[in-house]
Amino acid sequence: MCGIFCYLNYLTPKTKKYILETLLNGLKRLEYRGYDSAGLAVDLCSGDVKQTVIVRERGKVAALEDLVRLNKELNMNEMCTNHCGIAHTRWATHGEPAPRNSHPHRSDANNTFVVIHNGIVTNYMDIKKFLMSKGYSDFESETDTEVVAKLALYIYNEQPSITFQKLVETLIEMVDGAFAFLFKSSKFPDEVIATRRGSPLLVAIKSRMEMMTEYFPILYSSAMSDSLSGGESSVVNGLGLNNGQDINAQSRKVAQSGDMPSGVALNGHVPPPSAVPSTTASVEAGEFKLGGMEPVEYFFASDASAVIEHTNKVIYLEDGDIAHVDNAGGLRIVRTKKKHANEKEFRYITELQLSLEQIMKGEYGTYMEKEIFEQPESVVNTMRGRINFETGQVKLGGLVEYLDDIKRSRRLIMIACGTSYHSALATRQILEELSQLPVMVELASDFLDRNTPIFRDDVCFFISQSGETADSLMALRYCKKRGALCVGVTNTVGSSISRETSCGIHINAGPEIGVASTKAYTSQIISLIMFALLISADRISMHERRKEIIRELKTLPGKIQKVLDLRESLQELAMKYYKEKSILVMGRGYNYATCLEGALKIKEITYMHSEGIMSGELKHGPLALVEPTMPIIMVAVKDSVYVKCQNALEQVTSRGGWPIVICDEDDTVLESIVEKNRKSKQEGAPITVKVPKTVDCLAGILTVIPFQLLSLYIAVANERNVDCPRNLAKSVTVE
Ligand code: G6Q
Ligand code: GLU
Repeated sequence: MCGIFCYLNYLTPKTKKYILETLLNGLKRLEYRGYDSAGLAVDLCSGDVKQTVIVRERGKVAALEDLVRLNKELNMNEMCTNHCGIAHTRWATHGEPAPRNSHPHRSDANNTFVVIHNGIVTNYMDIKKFLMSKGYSDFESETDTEVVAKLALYIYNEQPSITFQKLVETLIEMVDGAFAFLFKSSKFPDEVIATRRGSPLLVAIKSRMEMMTEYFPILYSSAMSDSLSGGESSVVNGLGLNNGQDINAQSRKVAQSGDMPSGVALNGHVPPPSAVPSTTASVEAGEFKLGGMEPVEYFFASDASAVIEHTNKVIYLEDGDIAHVDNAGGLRIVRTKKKHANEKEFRYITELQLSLEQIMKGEYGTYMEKEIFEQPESVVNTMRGRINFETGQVKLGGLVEYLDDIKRSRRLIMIACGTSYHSALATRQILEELSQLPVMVELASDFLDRNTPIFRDDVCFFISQSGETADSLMALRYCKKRGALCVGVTNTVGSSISRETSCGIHINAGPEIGVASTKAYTSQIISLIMFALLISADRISMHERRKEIIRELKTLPGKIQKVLDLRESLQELAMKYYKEKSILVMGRGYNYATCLEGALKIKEITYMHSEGIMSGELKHGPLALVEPTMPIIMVAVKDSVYVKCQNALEQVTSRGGWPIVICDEDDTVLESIVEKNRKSKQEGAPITVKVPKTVDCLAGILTVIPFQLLSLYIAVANERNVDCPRNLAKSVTVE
């Protein structure tokens, strides 16, 4: 959903061409998040007063690139020693995709304040009415974001002496909803302010100086009272909005006394001496900032894939953080108030392990294809360091402190959306069997609609590849508020779900760029199975069962590779089916989730209708759909429901169905049933896709791969945009 990118160079001369290419390339790295338009803002460096130029276009970043190239105001050879450029890909929520609604948005014709935004301002109409009553009526768009740009100008005009930081502090106190904002202003040249509430945002640092710290102290600024003298208080009151909460007395004391010596006690947390940044940090009276008066480059982005080629030093901002780069190239992170007394008063400077090639497609045509074929490796990464295949010991570091609480819980509730929901469905049976606890599996949106009762002795799992899905995040906050223990299962370090849960499992699948989730799905299944193995480690009765599963986990990478080696036959199958209108997918038991996931893959990247059907339900309606021309895929492996699957196959073929059968490689029974019930016009041998045999709870990892490949090849045959399917986004950060 939308992408934010900023490049600020300080005492680092760069041509305008370099700056624009950096901004556009940053947006390209974020394209996979899904968007409908793009824009950027840069300054003209030659004049005495820097003028900001905004370029915006509907459609792809390539269209924006063309527009930039044609823009006569921009001199590509112009050298800028200090400069701040911002860029944005939009996923429209207010106002149709169009240049006028694209970001950056401006406060007035002089581009005094310019802002880019990810999220939704829910009280923008109130603010808009207030601003119009004050004479700010030259709105150019239908967006909520433009209101924010004008609000910034209004606050400034009410008190021209206000600092940029205080202005933004005042502004966000008045804005309701979810946001990641980036502001630049001609009133504060070469500065940038970034802040977030509910949408991801990070800052990355590129500097010649060696970063001697892994902690970045947070500064708790003085409350609104310092800045809301006179005009601002009327602004806040005028909108009938909550005034800024008074800040924590302690941080006011610290701020006033300025006693922030090295080894500073941050609310009881004393980072080790090495943690307090070395010469690269200056601690002025009550202020703490990194750098200043030295060459440095900063990058702000929605996620790490946009910055990794520049630097691997990243700070993930948290809700309420205000990151400010001043006109001396110094970075400070400020919070207006504390969310809770013992919140940590620093941010980690994370050293990213991502490499550029990890986010590039490599020799594959699409990210999705790369990620499907990465699965033998990604499943190994998911298990790495967590399963001792000799001793059978399973270790999940992120759950250690909470394991006893989980064992004493009354039920497990798995909450997710889309493919992540299917991964929970795929593991419900083994979780029940090994944990001996009731397991509920919930779609986050429906769970919230029902106001589902949640209790303190519930354990709620939030499974999310991105860790930013709005429905799942809202469900997390709902459960947290009711005292349940919340566990995150995500693939994204620093994501909101990973930070807001009490503990969790990182699925370690590596970056998943393709919108259609593939390797994350199989890694989520493995992560949840590892949890099931962990929680049952002391159950003697489960000893043999656990051993069998662990033994099969060890052979899994090789078995996945064997299924991937079927790619040619699946390409042929895709050419047979790519013009069809619909495909029914049937299975049950552990493979019911496979059918739902397989159908979703087909829908989301081929745009062909597909439906996952519990084959036990055939007689209750879906059997009416069966006829010789209806494409059907049935999944059946030799597990506890195998005989029932044979019955389903009899029902389908006796009514003229001619299904493709996904089954164990040593299975001959199922194709004999298809052959036995062949009808006159059905030519050729029964079509089977045979996968290696494995333990029942892991079969879904092998049987889903033919669906991943089939949907990929059908989509390619239909010339679909495999990595960015229409109407979809990689991370659905709005409800
Ligand atoms: C599936 C899609 C989509 C996704 C959900 C949940 O291929 O990517 O269904 O699984 O939107 O996303 P998260 O796992 O990031 O919460
Ligand atoms: N709500 C803003 C708009 O519609 C931002 C949407 C986004 O996250 O891109 O422009």
